[in-house]
Amino acid sequence: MKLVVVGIGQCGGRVADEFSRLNRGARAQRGIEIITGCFAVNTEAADLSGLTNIKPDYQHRILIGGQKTGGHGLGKINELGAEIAREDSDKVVDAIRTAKRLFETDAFLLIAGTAGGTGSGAIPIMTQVIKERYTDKPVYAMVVLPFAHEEETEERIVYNTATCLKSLSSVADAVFLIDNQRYIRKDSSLKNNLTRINQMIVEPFYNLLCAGEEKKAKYIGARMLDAGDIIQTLVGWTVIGYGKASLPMLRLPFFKSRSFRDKSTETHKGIQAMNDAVGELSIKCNPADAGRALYLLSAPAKEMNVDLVKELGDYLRDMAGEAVIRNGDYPRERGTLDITVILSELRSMEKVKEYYNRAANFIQDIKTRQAEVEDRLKGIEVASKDIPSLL
Ligand SMILES: Nc1nc2c(ncn2[C@@H]2O[C@H](COP(=O)(O)OP(=O)(O)OP(=O)(O)O)[C@@H](O)[C@H]2O)c(=O)[nH]1
Ligand SMILES: [Mg+2]
Repeated sequence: MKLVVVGIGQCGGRVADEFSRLNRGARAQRGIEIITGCFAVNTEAADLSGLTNIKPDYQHRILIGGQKTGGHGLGKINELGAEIAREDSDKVVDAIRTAKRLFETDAFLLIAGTAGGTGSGAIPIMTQVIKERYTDKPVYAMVVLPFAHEEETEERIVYNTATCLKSLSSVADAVFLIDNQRYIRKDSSLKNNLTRINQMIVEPFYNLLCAGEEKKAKYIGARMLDAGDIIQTLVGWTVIGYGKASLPMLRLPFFKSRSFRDKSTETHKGIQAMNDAVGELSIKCNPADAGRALYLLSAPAKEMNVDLVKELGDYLRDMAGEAVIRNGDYPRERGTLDITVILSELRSMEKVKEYYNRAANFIQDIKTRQAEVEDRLKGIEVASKDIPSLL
């Protein structure tokens, strides 16, 4: 599957930069392209210069809102981000048009953090504009939700997240939810290592995007998972997970025929990787709420047997009982077995509901506070009634 990737704001730009790195890897290691154009869009010039993989010209690192912000960001006001995106969306659309392989592109992926001003405000508008322009291609969004400690200190962050999610859900074909907090559950030092988190965010997409682009027969699975399968799976709220198990690299020649024990070890490792993938989804959710799902098994051809593929399918079916499940296998040479899982068309999403409720309370609080301020101001006005003015 080939994507045009557009990262907006600091977070969006950096994650897009990781996608660009992924494409370099695919080209160098596998001779295939998975990203046909990669762009970073920001109101802050310094963030754009800090990227490493996205081409450094102004057509790929796009500064918007120049006059309004002086190139210095929006200080978390996402209404401003939306306004600037409305005014400057042409810059982005023009840049996309120049992508060399736009005609081969299967879908768009727009990325942003929901907590800030630029990405959070601009991503729904840009999604809408791109959708109107390219009616034949799906437009997906990937949004990164804030760390818990950020939400505690600033109410505006919850408000930005809620308005961004609500707006996006009505325009994007699917919304990948990525919860920053999930990535530091096991290792809180990662909080200060956003690059590592960004690598973990994009990792599950590598084999997923590559599998359908392979041309060499030995890398084409018994059931190839291509762009069509992925597009059929992605609808509405979506989460992604990834699990990996290492396999012994070498088999000694005199053990050529494999025993049933080997086979059951492989199946065991496969289930373990699937367990990790579902246990480490990009946001907490209940797989039983998914209307659609897919999994891709990547492993050396010799390690993939019919039993393993079937067991993995049964395992996912047990968890996501109502989902239409698509699957594929991707023969690779290395000593690892990995699994990417996508759960989509999620009918319930606690975390999103929680943001909506908290933001609604916040709006109510603001209204109450405003009314109080107006009352006090009125008091001053009344007291000054008999004082002459010098103006
Ligand atoms: N995973 C990840 N999260 C990030 C990264 N950079 C920022 N964030 C998160 O994104 C949110 C802030 O959004 P930013 O992308 O910095 O904001 P922006 O879109 O540039 O908007 P303004 O600077 O306010 O105009 C916070 O929740 C951060 O924790 C990153 O590189 N990776
Ligand atoms: Mg910024």
